[in-house]
Amino acid sequence: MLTELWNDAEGGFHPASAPDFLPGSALREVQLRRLRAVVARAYKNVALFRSRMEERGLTPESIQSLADIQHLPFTVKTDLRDTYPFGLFASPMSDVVRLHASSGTTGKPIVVAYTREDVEVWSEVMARTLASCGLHRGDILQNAFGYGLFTGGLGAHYGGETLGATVIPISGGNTDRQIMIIRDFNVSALCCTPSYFTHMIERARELGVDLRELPLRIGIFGAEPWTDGMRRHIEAEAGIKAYDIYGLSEIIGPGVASECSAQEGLHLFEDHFYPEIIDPETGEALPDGEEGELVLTTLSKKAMPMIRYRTRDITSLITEPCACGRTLRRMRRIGRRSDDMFIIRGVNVFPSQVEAALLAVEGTLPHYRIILTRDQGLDRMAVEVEVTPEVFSDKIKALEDVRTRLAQAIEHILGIRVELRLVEPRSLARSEGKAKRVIDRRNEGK
Ligand code: DLL
Repeated sequence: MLTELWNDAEGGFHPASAPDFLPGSALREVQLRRLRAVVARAYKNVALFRSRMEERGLTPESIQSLADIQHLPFTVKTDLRDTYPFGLFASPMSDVVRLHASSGTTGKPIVVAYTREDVEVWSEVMARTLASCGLHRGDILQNAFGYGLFTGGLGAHYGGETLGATVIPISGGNTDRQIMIIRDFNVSALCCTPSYFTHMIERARELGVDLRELPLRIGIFGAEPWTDGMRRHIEAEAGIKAYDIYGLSEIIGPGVASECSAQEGLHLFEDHFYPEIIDPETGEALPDGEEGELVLTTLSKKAMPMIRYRTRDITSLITEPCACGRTLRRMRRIGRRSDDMFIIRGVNVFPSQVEAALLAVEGTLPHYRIILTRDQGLDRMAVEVEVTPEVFSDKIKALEDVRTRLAQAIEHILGIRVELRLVEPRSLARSEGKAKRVIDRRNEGK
């Protein structure tokens, strides 16, 4: 009944979003209560966590305030690999109703577990995510995140249903069918990775479908870094509002943080996921506003609590209140992962900086890759980027013009010159999920 009153087809307030607006003091009280419970649970059930607590002379009673979280040991990705597959579970298998896994970059996947309650919390935070991107009952959500061990598909699916939207579980891939369904089913909202959506835009155009003329109004994108330039491209080409959502398997999947109508940073659902920003070198906590590594503690997870998990994602917390009225803190968009960085001639480079440079140059397409090689001990970087058919067909003059402007844009952002290869439209591989932007050949032939 309440749901019907509040979550009408005009986009009224959804009751699931109520915690987004908790007064600060009430929020902190919830956080402390949940923090103490989750620490006690992990201490009792997870051997690795208990032994690290004991090494430091800590017990669950050591947590008397939120600030005491700083005494707790960190958890890192290798802890999940070292205890593969089930070593960090805090629930018996009989209470685990779902497993997901993330392939990671090397070796064994990491496995994550959910109890029925965990799935409910996940559905709730994903409903809050979709609501903050402007979805409501009556919306038709095409869910093009991959279904399977990846958390994107099922996470968005449960969230959409909890919100009361109509979910189309199409998963990733089969782009022509995606476009037919957007058009034929009057789809109003779509979620996938931003790189896959750039491919849909391109294919729609080839098929003679103008996305701007369709009812599609909202895009919900995440699972990989993307820039404001990419957002502007997507919004202009598809005639939609494009929102950034963030999450990671180890913490829950998507549903950790989401943009709102203001599109100025992502609100962290901090009643379930407690954020800290640390100096990645020293592990020391950084004051609000400073850039560092995001560390998250799951406050309500049952099957696999994560205490002070080091995400390796680089961001900073925004302390000013948001125009949307949510009291949850926001973080800046994640353009950098500490393990994505490479060093070229002494300069630290992140792939997102290259994206920012090339999207600022007219005549390029948002399809690119970065190739790293090593030559006589020196790392080299080449950028391959597709140019528009007009530029490509004009050959010498237009190409040289784009090359000059692109070289300047990259030098301006990175401070170094790199090798540029302007390639034909459609010549680079398209992704249906997370794009692989960096091809690292530095250790080939060793
Ligand atoms: O990518 C969960 C997800 C699904 C998030 C759908 C959003 C939408 P993993 O496969 O475990 O989980 O990858 C998590 O992806 O640590 C970030 O480095 C990166 N990432 C996720 N969202 C964003 C984003 C899912 N909006 C890792 N911006 C994270 C930048 C993101 N990076």
